[in-house]
Amino acid sequence: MPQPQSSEEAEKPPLRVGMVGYAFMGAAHSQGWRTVGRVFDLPRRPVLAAICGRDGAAVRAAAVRHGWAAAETDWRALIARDDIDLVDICTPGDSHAEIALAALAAGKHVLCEKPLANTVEEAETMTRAAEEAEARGLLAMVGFNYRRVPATALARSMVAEGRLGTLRHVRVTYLQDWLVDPEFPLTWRLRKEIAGSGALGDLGAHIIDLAQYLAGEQLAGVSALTETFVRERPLPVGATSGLSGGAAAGGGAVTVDDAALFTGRFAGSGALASFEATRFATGRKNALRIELNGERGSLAFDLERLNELTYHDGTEPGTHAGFRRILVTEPDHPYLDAWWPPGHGLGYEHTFVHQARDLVHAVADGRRPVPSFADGLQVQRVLAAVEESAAKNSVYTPIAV
Ligand code: SOE
Repeated sequence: MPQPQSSEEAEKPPLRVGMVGYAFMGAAHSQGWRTVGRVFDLPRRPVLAAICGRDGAAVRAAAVRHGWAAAETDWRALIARDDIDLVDICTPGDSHAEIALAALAAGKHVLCEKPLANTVEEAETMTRAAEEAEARGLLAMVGFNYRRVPATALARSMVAEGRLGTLRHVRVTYLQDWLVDPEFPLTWRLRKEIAGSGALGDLGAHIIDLAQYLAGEQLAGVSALTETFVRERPLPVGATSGLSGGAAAGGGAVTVDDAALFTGRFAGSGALASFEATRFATGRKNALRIELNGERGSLAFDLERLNELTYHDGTEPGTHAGFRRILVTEPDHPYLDAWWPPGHGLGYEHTFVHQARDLVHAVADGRRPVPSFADGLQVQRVLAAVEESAAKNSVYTPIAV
């Protein structure tokens, strides 16, 4: 349903969004599109034009709940609408490529959730299509939203201005525990043919992108271990036992990793990195933590304390040296000039508002958004190298370029 706008707001050219998917990411992106034009001064006015999902009753309810003007049950019909300028893909990874390629061919800008695809080959095809579409004025972004926490954006600027000097170590973990119960059913995230991989692609993609973004350089190669701790799970209610592999009718085979641990070497500085992505860290709910150590200082970020950045200035005299907390809520901190007075804090959902802000500006300026599909492809190549190394018992595996 259309939302009331100020006269000034109503004069801005619209950017009409069509979204495919309405589960967790659909809800998170919806609030981003709803909020962004009311917080930031944008060159175009985001309009929640239509949302798409296969279940008609459910997607119509989602349209009302999340503020979309229309509902579709076929993503092809959504893409064909002439009242859509941008397609936002919030589906499982097995449909990212098909939807993104069709949307670009139909003359739509694209935002695609991470990871970009389920395979390097799909990501390569998507990247080629995105680069060809740029000649037609179309732009495409991949949704690594943790770049858009004010504290991580501040960390990136501090590393870029040399506050840490040459990097020596990056260590990053992304710990969840929602699969610890072996009775948790075999949902789509546990099936390779739909999700592409498990914790590696879901959580590992985030920390690979964030580590490279903050370091300002790419990984050269990795050595990895992956494990599937619980190999069979009960079928979801209503599912058939026709799933690939697996036990008798009551259960199915888990065909993805439950956890991935890998080390890496950065190509530029030669810094060493360690990564841990798991859904079995009992008690950890959404614990993304990263620390960067350089010859002149260190930075640390904890998603569970996302308004804070911890900084150690190695150039300070010893008597006063130590890690200190930067409260990232000042108006001159990234994104914060549009929000609340200092000290009031933001949350997880604001990263999607910032993602929408940055995409609207890129579209209005006609410039390639960051992270682009090419950035998503590079992360996909790291994911593939992790899987290749793990299959070869941790043999160091270079990242394909
Ligand atoms: C996994 O549980 C998940 O929903 C990821 O898929 C998201 O990308 C992350 O932001 C939160 O956790």
